[in-house]
Amino acid sequence: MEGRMGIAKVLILVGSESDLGVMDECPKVLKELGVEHEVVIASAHRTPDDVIKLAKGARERGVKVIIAAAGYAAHLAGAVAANTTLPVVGVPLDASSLGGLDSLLSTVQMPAGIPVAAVTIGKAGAKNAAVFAAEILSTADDAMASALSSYRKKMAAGLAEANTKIKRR
Ligand code: RP5
Repeated sequence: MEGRMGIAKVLILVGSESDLGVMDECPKVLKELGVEHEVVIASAHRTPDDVIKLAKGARERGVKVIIAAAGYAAHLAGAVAANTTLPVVGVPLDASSLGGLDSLLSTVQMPAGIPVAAVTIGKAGAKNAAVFAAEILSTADDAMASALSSYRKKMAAGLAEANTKIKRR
């Protein structure tokens, strides 16, 4: 997983090193869309001071969207949202014996006033968080809107190609 410190528009926080494998999809998609990003491991329970510092300093550093991914009782996204007014996208991860339902509920059920935009559990959520962050950026960036259009066209082309292969069988 790669990150480019200092110039990131999207800050990706993961709760543990063990989340990096699944979350790898997120920076991959951001890279494809040309979005500057950085990845930091920060835990809401093991390194809570770091989480607060990262969340509080993000806007000043030029970050526009924060993605926070965690498993189990996933309070990372909520803890981040409590410390910034930037949009926070939460990715619930399947890390425990509950298959991600625990983190899904922890991420999506934020009390009123401090929102977290929750996406799909796991890899699909990692991708969707990246696309959603790019969509937020595209509201003030026409080049990003074009990149998103191309991304969708590429997906559609992938399906057309799969159909051509089926016909050849
Ligand atoms: C969560 O607990 C992390 O986000 C991870 O998904 C899970 C397990 O973490 P480790 O015990 O592997 O560090 O906080």
